[in-house]
Amino acid sequence: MRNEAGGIRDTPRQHTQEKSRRYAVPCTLSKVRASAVVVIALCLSASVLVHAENFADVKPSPQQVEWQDLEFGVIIHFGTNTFLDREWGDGKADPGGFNPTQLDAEQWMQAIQAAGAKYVIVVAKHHDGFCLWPTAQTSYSVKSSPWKNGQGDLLREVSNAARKYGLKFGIYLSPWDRHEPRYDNSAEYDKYYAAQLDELAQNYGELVEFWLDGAGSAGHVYNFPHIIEELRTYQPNTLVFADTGLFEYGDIRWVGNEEGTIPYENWNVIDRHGYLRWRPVEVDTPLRKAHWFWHPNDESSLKTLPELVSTYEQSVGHGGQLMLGLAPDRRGLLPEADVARLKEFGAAIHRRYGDNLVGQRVPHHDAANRALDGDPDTFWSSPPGTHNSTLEVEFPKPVTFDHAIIMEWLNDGQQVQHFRIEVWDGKDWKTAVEGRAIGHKRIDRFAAVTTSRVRLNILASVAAAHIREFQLFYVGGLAPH
Ligand code: FUL
Repeated sequence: MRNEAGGIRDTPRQHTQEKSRRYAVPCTLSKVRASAVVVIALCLSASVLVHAENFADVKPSPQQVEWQDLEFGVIIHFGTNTFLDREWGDGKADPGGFNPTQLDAEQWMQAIQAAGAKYVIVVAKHHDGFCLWPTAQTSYSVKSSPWKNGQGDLLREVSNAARKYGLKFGIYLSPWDRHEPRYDNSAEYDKYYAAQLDELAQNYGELVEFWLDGAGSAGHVYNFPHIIEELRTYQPNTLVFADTGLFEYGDIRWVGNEEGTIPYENWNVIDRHGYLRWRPVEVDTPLRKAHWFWHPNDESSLKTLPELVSTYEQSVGHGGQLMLGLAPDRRGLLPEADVARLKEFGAAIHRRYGDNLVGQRVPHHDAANRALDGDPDTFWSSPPGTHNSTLEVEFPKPVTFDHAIIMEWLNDGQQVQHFRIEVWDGKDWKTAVEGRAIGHKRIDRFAAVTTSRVRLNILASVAAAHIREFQLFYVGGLAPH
C-alpha cells in the first residue's frame, strides 16, 4: 500500500451517492411544514435504522464467520515485474519477457500448506495491467507471452493446485491499470473491468475473497456498486477486501499498515461515518520485508523466524487475519530459502501452540467444559442476561504457563469488552493479563506463572459471553524472541 516513493496509499473520495443511501434519516423537526403522515413515516424508518446503530446488534454474516476461521492466507505476486526487477510496472513491459521455465503451482501449494495457511489469493492483474489468465478483453496477457507458447493460464494452474491441496482460492484484480488505454474513460473502463471480473468469477470455481486495492486510483471514478453487483451475481459468498480508498465496498477492512501488526484493540464492528458494519481486519505483509514481487539479491529481506512468529501473534493473535505475501522467482518457483522459512514458521506455530495445558485440568462435567475441551467447534455461554462471569480451571498439581489463547464465538456478535486472566497464589487472585477485545482469537504473552487454579474473569460483556476456547501454554525456551 506504500508507493515506490514510500508514500501512503491514495484515498480517493467518491461514491457519495452510495454513502448517502446508507445514512439514517435524522428524526428532527425542520422549518418545512411536512404533513403528519410524512413525519411519522420518517420517524419510523429512522428508528429502525437507529436501532441497527447499536454495535452489539451487528453480527457477522455466515461467510464472514467461516472466513475468520481461516485465520491465515497468502497473496501471490508474479508477472512481468518479476522479470524486470520492479514493484509497480509502468504498463509498457513487453509480454515477451514473461517466460517462467519451471513454473510449478504445486510447489507453491506445498510450501503454503506447510506454513499452515488456509487460502491463496493470486494477483490476477497488478497495476501494470498484465493479465495472468487468457482474458478475452485484451491481448496484454499470458496469451502474448512465450510461456507455454501463449497457451498457458496461470489462474487455472493455481486454482487447481490450491484445491488439490485443500486450500481456498481468491483473486486480486487491480482497478488501477497503467496499460489499458480505456482507463482514461471511466465508463468504458468500468465495462472492461467488469467483463474481466465476470471471467474470473465464472471460470475458476468458488472465490473465497476478492481483493479490491485502492492504490493508484485517487481521482478516478469507478462504478463500484455495479462492479460489486456483478461479482455477487456469480459469487454471492465471496468476501470483498477493500482498503482505505474503497472502504465502502469492503466486507473486510485493511489494518492500516504493512508491518504485520494490529497495534490497537481490535473490534470487528466499526463505524463508517454513520453506519455500522461487521468488518473483520486483514493484515497484509510480505514475506520479504521490502517487496511484494520477487527481486534479485533480496534474500536479506526475508523475514526471520522470530519476526514471522511475532507477526502471527500480532495479527492472528489480535483477532485478525494474516495475509502473507509470497513471490515466485523467474523460474516460476518459490525460492528455496522462502520454502524453508515457511516450513519453519508452520512448525514453530505448531510447537508453541500444539500442547494446550488445559488438557491436564481436573475434569469438568458442566457446560464450562465446552470452552476447555480444545475443540473450537464447541463453546461455553455465561448465563443469559449476565454481564460478568468467570470460567475457572483447576489442575490436580501446579502447572507453569506463560501464554494464553482465548477465542470468542462471534456468530452472535462481539460481546466481551473487558476481561482478566487471573491466577490463584494460595491467598488471592492475581492478574496475569488484563484486556478489552477478545474477538476471534487472542494470544497473550505474560511472565511465567505456576499455579493449580486459573480463571478467565469476564468483567464486562454486552450480553452473555460465548467462549469457544480458553487455552494455556508454556512457551518459555521455545520463544524465538
Ligand atoms: C498495494 C499494491 O500497491 C502493492 O504493490 C501490493 O500489491 C499490495 C498487496 O497492495 O496496494
